[in-house]
Amino acid sequence: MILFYIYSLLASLFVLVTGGKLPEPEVKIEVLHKPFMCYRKSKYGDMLLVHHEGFLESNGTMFYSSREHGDKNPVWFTLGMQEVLKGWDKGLKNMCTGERRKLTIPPSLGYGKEGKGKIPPSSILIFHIELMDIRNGPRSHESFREMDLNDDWKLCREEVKEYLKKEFEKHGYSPNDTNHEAMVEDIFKNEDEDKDGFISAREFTYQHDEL
Ligand SMILES: *[C@@H]1O[C@H](CO)[C@@H](O)[C@H](O)[C@H]1NC(C)=O
Ligand SMILES: *[C@@H]1O[C@H](CO)[C@@H](O)[C@H](O)[C@H]1NC(C)=O
Ligand SMILES: [Ca+2]
Repeated sequence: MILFYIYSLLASLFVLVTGGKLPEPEVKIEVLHKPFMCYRKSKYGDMLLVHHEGFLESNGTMFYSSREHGDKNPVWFTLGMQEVLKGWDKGLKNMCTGERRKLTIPPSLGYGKEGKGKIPPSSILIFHIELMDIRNGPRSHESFREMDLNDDWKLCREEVKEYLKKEFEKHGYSPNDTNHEAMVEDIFKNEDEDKDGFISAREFTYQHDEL
């Protein structure tokens, strides 16, 4: 009887300690450089601009460098939206602009049992990542607040048009009204689900078919 009691106690302790399932694989995060000033930290939904080098943990071979390969520019991606390796989504939160991190990523959060291209099966990956810039993600609360000029928590056609104009000008395009009208109509067709002529905060932040 007492033995049974001890056994069940041990069993429940074991469940308690392990949470009843195998532990989630984790990304090891090492901060290589932290800037003195940090105005904003990365969070899910933000757009991040990064330079990165990827290495095989097994023998240290570098398999990719954004500074040396492709167009040699840093790359944009949205954090937490599975646009990148799971290990990046997990390992690049709460990061400051100018910060550099070393991530050690287990295969299950990298290229898995299969591997890919130059990455052999079941590879542990090491990334050196420098965060160059953070912007509001396209679906973020901040973007909505920025677009909602009169603070009534919904977007009318004029507000969306103003926003498009500003965005295009920021990227060096000349204002082209006909084009914006067409884009606004397109946006409302997709985003204004209940067709009341406004895009509500819920309609805006709700992810439609992208994922
Ligand atoms: C490192 O490992 C990869 C994959 O197994 C292999 O292709 C590469 O030649 C190795 N590099 C060195 C320097 O051993
Ligand atoms: C504006 O965009 C439309 C559609 O792309 C194009 O046909 C037109 O020439 C553009 N107008 C100006 C002034 O650039
Ligand atoms: Ca509004």
